[in-house]
Amino acid sequence: ADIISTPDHTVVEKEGYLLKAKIADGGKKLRKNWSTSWIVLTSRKMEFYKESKQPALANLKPGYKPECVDLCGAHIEWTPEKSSRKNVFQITTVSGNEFLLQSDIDFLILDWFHAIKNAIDRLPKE
Ligand code: I3P
Repeated sequence: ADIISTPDHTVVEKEGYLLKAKIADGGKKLRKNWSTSWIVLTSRKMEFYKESKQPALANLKPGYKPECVDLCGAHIEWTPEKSSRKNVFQITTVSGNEFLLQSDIDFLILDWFHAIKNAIDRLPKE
């Protein structure tokens, strides 16, 4: 299989487009604003890009940093009460960042949920 690496040379476990809304930053609530995001999951973090071609560009431009989620100690849970959309789950980081992720495609969002949950469960809690 192809081994694809991120700008810091860790191995990509899963990548693809989902709808994303960041709803808190450091515990401070943010106005919900859904947008499509290219998500790259590695063993200990997720990176959010605008488009699928951006990880390669980030490799070339060391100054370019995607939004990054540290999965160490993070929580993941289904949160149907937080949206009118179907298939929404939330990731909460130790630093108090909260992200909602969503797809209308059931198998796709289930795959993502389990991939992220497995990554979190394999990591030390802090
Ligand atoms: C929000 C926008 C979001 C919606 C949110 C609205 O309005 O319509 O899509 O979330 O609902 O407040 P605005 O663009 O004016 O900020 P969902 O699509 O997830 O339902 P909420 O306030 O109930 O979270």
